[in-house]
Formats: sequence, C-alpha cells, structure tokens
Amino acid sequence: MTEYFKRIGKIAYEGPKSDNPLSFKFYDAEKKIGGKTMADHLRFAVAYWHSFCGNGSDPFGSPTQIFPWDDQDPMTAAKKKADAAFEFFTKIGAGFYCFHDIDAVPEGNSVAEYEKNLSLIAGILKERQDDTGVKLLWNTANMFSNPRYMNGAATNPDFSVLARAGSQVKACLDVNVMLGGQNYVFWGGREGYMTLLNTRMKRELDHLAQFLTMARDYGRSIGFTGSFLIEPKPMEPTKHQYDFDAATAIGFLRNYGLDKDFKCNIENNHATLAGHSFAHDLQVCADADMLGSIDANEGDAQNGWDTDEFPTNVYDSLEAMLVVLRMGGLKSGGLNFDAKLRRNSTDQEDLFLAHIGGMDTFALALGIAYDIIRDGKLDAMVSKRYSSFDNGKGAEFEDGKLTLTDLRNIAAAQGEREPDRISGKQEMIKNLINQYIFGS
Ligand code: XUL
Ligand code: CO
Repeated sequence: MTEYFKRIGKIAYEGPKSDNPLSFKFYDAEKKIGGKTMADHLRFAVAYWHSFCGNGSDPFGSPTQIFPWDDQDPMTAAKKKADAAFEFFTKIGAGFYCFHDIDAVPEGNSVAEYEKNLSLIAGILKERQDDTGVKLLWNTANMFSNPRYMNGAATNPDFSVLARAGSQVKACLDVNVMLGGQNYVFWGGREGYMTLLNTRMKRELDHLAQFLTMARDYGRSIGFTGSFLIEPKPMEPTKHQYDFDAATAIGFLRNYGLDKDFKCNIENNHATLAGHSFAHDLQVCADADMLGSIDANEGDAQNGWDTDEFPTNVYDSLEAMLVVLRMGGLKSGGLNFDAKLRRNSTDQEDLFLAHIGGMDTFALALGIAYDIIRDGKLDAMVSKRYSSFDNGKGAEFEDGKLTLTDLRNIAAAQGEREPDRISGKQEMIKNLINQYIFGS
C-alpha cells in the first residue's frame, strides 16, 4: 500500500524532556490514571474533514495545501484519501475518527449515485477499521455545503429539500451501523435563519423535531444503539442557529420528547461564540446527563469567529476534564479534534505536530484534574460554601418542606442581624489551581 506520510513513523511517548518535536511529551497512551489508561480516558478522534479535506482555502485566497492523495478521478481520490487517513490515525495513535459523508466520497449527481459512492467507500473504511482497530466515534451528513441547503436542511421552507436531507441521513445511518459507529451527530449549520422577516420559527422547529424523530426511529429500526448527538453552535453560517448552545439544545430536545435518545456534542469554539466558556456548556450537559461527546478545539481571544485551532490551552482543557471526570468519564463519547491547521502551515509534519499538541494538552489536563479531584481540597471548599443546606432549615428547604412564609419567619427571627458576608474564595481557588498546574 502507498505510504503518504513518508518520513514520519509512529509517534511515541518520549516524556517532557524530549527535544524531538515528533514525540509525545505528556500523552503516554498506556499509562494508567486511576486504574484506566490515558487512551481509554481521552478517546482521541481525528476529524476527516479538517485533516484530509481542508486545503487551506479561505474567503480571500485559494488552496495552500497539495494533498498527495489528490487524483483527477474523484472516486480514486476518495480511496487514496481513506488509505492516507488510516495511515495517519495509526501513526498518531488515535483510536477513533469522525467524518461527514462528503468528506469521504464525491456526492455524485443523484441520490442513487451518492448511495453507491458512499457504500463503496464505506466498504473500504470497514476493511481499514478491521486492519487497524481504529473505530468510528461518529459520522454525520453534511447538509450545509451544497447550494441546495442555502435555506436550511430539515428547517428548509421547501419540502423537497427536506426530503433530500432525509435521504442523506438515511444513507449515513446505514453506514454508521455497518461501521459500528458509537454515536451519530447532527450539526445544524444552516438550521436557523438569516432574517426573521421571512421565517416561521415555530414551524421550522416543529419540522426539525419531526425530522430528528424520523432519524431516531429509522436508526433504532436498523440496530443503531448509540447516542444521537446535537452539536450546538449559535451562529455562522446562519445569523441565528436554532441549536444555539447546550441549554437551548437540551430544552428543545426535552420539549419534543427526544432527550432519551439524544445528547450533546460540545465544541469549545462554539461555546465561546455563544458567550460561554467551554466548561460552562459541558457542565450544563453533564448536569442534564446529556454530555455525549466533545469537539476539542479552541478559538482566538481576539476575534469572534470559529477559528477551530488545535487546543493548547491547559487551563481550559483542565476545566473541561474536571467536568468529564466528575461525570464518570466520556463513556461512549470522545475528544474529536475538530480543528484545522492554519492556512500557512504547509509542511506535512504540521498535521502531526498539531495533533501531538492537542493530545499532550488533554493528557496534562487529565492528570491535573485527576489529582485535584483525588486530593479533595477544591471539593471541600466548594462543599463548605453550600453547607448551610446540609441540615436544619436549609435541608428542609431543599426537601420542599418550607413555604415562602416560613422563609419570611426565619429571616425575621434574625432581627437586625444581616447574614454574614461569606467570601467566595475565588482568588484562593485560582492560586490552588496554579499550584496543581505548575507546582510539581
Ligand atoms: C462546524 C462544525 C462541524 C461539526 C460537524 O462548526 O463544528 O464540523 O462538528 O458537522
Ligand atoms: Co464540530
């Protein structure tokens, strides 16, 4: 088989003192943390679209990347791309991958041609999965790039477009089951509006829910047992996207009775676009028992759009891993690098360096989060903040045993004494976190 990343071998763990850029400094796949290997905790996935399709083009310029798997014939290119992708997954040591249908195959000119292309390439992906042990974390239908989806897919005001979207989701679910996918994602890139003046929002949301219900029913009927995931994002490309953030998506899913089958796939840069921190959206999902998986990337503090950079921020990743560990781990989710090289990162090794950085960052974050939770100092401080609800009248309040009049009488009994001003200890907590990060 042709080797595409020729001068690069399997990336090994060499430790923090290594000066080999093509080695892991912190990610030691088989090292156990709390009885579980780093690989099993972190469940890294590579995103097919950014890594093997993103050619560096942007609204201001043409492609900067030349892929050795490109070919005049689109199906030959698709086959070569699949080989290159599995070579990369194996060399970087990621256990999982994610893809959109049209990352992997040419769309063709009809539904029938699309289905034929998809099932042919899926057969090759299955062979490569079996050869390498790499698994499918999730796949999804791209229902936003083709011009037919300019007014949306499941929320398109034209039924024939919605039906076409349905044909894609059906084919992608078939492929998911064939490949043993662990989740199935819906990112509603164009499910939203550009102006309310031409939009019936309620009708579109009803359609979206109906569409997702049909997908759920079809998936379950063909034996898909994993989670369906909604990936929230507030905007871009639409002015307003319906799955705005985690809280909005969860409210929508509950409203339409879909919350038993659907969870969320949270992406850092989408959360920050919505005005939240990464950890905020993760915590909202964890509290609802609806954190399905994570798209690991980061934005840029100086601009407001979705820059999809590889994660290198240890603080953000640490806060994320605190949420993940406290909810009992990623379960069947993973950390998918929905991140892209910069347009001017044109060396072949750059894709490796980018993933090494992301994997090392989360490995560091995992170890530190584990220590923080194990030591219990932070948890003790936070528990103390809420201790007035642990017994006495506070506990009666939590149990629903008090009335508003009871609250009035309890307050009145304090006479002129104001409640104590109890410090939130934010500075102390941040200092403690720095001690964990830099103290060892
Ligand atoms: C877009 C985005 C998508 C989804 C899958 O911002 O994150 O790549 O992850 O469609
Ligand atoms: Co994403």
